[in-house]
Amino acid sequence: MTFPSKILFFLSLLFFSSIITPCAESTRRRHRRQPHPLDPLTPSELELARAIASDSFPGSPPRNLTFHYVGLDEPDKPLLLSWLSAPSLSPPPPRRALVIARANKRTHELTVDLSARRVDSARVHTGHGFPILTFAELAASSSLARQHPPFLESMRKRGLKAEEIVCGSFTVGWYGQEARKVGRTVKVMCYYLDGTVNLYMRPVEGVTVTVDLDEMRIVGFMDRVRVPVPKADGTDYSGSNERVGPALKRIGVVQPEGPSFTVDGHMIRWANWEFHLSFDVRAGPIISLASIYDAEKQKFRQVMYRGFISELFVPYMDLTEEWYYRTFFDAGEYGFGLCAVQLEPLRDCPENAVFMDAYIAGPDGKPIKMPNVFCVFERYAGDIMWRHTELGIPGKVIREVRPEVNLVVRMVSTVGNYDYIVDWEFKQSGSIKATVGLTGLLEVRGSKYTHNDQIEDEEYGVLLAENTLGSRHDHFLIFHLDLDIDGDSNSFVKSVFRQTPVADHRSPRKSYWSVVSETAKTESDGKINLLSSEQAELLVVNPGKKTNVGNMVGYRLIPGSITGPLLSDDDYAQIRGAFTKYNVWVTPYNKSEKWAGGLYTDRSYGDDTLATWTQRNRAIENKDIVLWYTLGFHHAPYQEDFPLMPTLSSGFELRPANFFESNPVLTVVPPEVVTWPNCSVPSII
Ligand SMILES: *[C@@H]1O[C@H](CO)[C@@H](O)[C@H](O)[C@H]1NC(C)=O
Ligand SMILES: *[C@@H]1O[C@H](CO)[C@@H](O)[C@H](O)[C@H]1NC(C)=O
Ligand SMILES: *[C@@H]1O[C@H](CO)[C@@H](O)[C@H](O)[C@H]1NC(C)=O
Ligand SMILES: [Cu+2]
Repeated sequence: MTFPSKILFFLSLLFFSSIITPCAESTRRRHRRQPHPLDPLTPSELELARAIASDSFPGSPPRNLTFHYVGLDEPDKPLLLSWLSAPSLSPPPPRRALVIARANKRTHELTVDLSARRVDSARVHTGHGFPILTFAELAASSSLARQHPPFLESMRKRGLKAEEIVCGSFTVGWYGQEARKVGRTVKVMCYYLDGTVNLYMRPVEGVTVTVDLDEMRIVGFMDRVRVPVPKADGTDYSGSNERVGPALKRIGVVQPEGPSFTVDGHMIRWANWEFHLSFDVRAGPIISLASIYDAEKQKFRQVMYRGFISELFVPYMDLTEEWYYRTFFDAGEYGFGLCAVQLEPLRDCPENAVFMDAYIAGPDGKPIKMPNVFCVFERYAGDIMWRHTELGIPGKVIREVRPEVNLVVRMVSTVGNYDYIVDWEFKQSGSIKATVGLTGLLEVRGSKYTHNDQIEDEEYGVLLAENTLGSRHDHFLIFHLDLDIDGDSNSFVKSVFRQTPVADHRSPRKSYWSVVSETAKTESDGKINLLSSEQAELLVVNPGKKTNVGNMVGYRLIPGSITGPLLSDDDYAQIRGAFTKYNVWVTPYNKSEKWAGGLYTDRSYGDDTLATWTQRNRAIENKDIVLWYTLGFHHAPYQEDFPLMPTLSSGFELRPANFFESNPVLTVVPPEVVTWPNCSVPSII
C-alpha cells in the first residue's frame, strides 16, 4: 500500500531548538535543553540507540541488521507522575529507547538505557507476526518486478511500456497457514502512468509478484487474468487548481502580534491548556499530560495522560486472487508516523500555523529529519463559542456572543494511496476533539466493464469510470485514550437513557425518559457496542472527586461515528482486527498494552490484541483506566471519489461532564478584531 519514493528525507544533524516563538527565528535558542521525559528521541539519542544496539550483537554488528522501530520507551507512568509532582527534587527518569531490529531472519527486541549507555533487556521475538516494514524494503521489493523477465513479458503482452510502470508493495495478512509457511512476504502490484500522475487509477490488474523480504527475492509470479488498464483521461489531479471555476476573493487569518500559544520544547501552552506533543513512527502524534487550568480552583487539572492512534485497519471487500489479502494495518505494518508527509504552508495549514519537525531512525538506524510533520495553529473560523439574545426583558435587548477560537495540532499521513488528516483540537471550554479526514486516492480494480448495465455477476465494487471499479472497504481507527480525570483513579460509567412508562395518574403524560448510571466493574462491562446497546452516554469519572453540589467530576466521550465490523468473527482478517468488534473498550492501564492490533502486526495471528487482553476481564472500577474508541468508516465509493476523493471527516469529542463548577468560558475574553472592513455583500446590479 506504500510507495517508497515519498519517504526520501534528508539526513541532518540539526541542533535542537529550545523555545520557539512562532515565526520569530531570532528567538530560537541554540543551547541544549534537558529533554522532557516524554520527548521523542533526539537525533543524537537515535544515533546512540543505534550504536549501542548494534554493538550488543555477538561478533557485532551482524550482517543484514535493519532497524524497524526505534522510539522512546517511555518511563513507567507511576515513576513519571511522581517525578512530575516535584521535578526539582530528583533527576528525571532515565531516557530509554525501544529498538526493534531484524538480523539473521530474526526479530530482536531491545531496550536501551541511553543515560547509562547500555542494553537493559534483549530478547528474540518468537511469537507470530513481524515488525513494521522499512521503507528500504518497500522500495527494494517493489523494484524487483521490473527486473523479472516473466513480468516484463506480461507487460509486453498487454502492450504496456515498461518505463511507464510503477509498482508498490502490499502486506499480505494471514489466513490460517501454519507457522512455517508464514514468512515475511509482500505482494507487488503495478500501475501504469503513461499520461497521468494518478497511478492508482490505472492498475495493471491480474499480475502479482510475491517477494520474500528477508532474502529480497521473488518467490512467486502469477499472470492470471487480462483486463484493460483504465484510461488516463480524467484521472490527473496535478495542477487541477488551474482549471476554470468560480474564483474566490482573497481570504486570511491575521494575528499581527503572533499566535497566543507557546512551544517550549514539546510542551505547548495555549489559553487554559497545556500538553506535550510527541511524534512516534508508529502512532504519529502523541498527546500527553493534557491539563486544563481551572480558574476557580486556581490550578491545572489533569485530563488526559496519553492519547494517540493505536491502529488503523483497512480491509477490502474483494475476494479475487489479487485482492482478498488486502487487509491492511496502516500503523503496525506501514507505520502511521513513518508515512507522515511534509505539510505545505498556506495549503495544508493556515498562515498562522507554526510547523514542527520530527526525527526518525532510518533502516540503518541513522537519524533522519522529517521536516514540517506537525503544524499547530489557532482555528478562528467564524464559529460561535456561546451566545444569547435576550428579548424578554421589557425595554431591553441583551446580546452576548463569544467567538470560538480553538487550538489545532495537525499531521497528515499518506499511506500509499490514502491521505489521513489527523487533527487534535483543544477548546477553551475544556473539550478535546480528534478529527480524521480521509482524502487521496481510492484503490480501484481494473475491469472489462464500461457501463453498469454490463455487470451481471457479483462484482466487488462500484463502477466509477470506464474499466474502473472502486473497491469497497473499511477504515477503522482505534484511539488509545488514557484519561486521568483529575487524577488517575477513574471509573467508566454508562448513563443509560431509559423510557419510563407512567402507569398512574400523576400526569397526563404516558411516558418520559430518565437516566440510569451503571459503573463498569470489569473489562467485559466496558465493551460497548453502540449499534446494539441502549441509548447511553459514556463517561470517565473520578469517583474520589466531587463538585461542590456533589456530582462526580468527569469527561464524556461523544462518538462521531458508530460503525461496527461486517466481517464474521472467524474471518482471519477480523481475528487480527478484532478491536473493531466494539466501539468502546476499557482496560486497566498497562504500559505494554499500546497496540490494539498487536505489537508485531505484519502477518499476525491476532493473538496479541485488545480483544485477547480483555479476555482476562480485569477489574476497571476506581483504577487507572484506558478508554479505547474505534472510529469507523464503511467506504462504498461514489463517482465523486474519482479521480481523487474530497475529504470525508469524522471524529469524537471528549467533553467535560461536571468537571468544572460551572461554564468555564463564561468570562473568556474574546480576541480583539484586527480590522473590520465594514463591507457590504457585493451585489450585481
Ligand atoms: C541478507 O540479505 C540478502 C539480500 O538482501 C539475502 O540474500 C541474504 O540471504 C541475507 N542473509 C541473511 C543471513 O539474512
Ligand atoms: C500487561 O500486559 C501484558 C500483555 O497483555 C501482560 O502479559 C502482562 O501480564 C500485563 N501486566 C500486568 C501487570 O497485568
Ligand atoms: C460602515 O459603512 C457605512 C457606509 O459606508 C457607514 O455609514 C457606517 O457608519 C460604517 N459603520 C461603522 C461601524 O464604521
Ligand atoms: Cu476509503
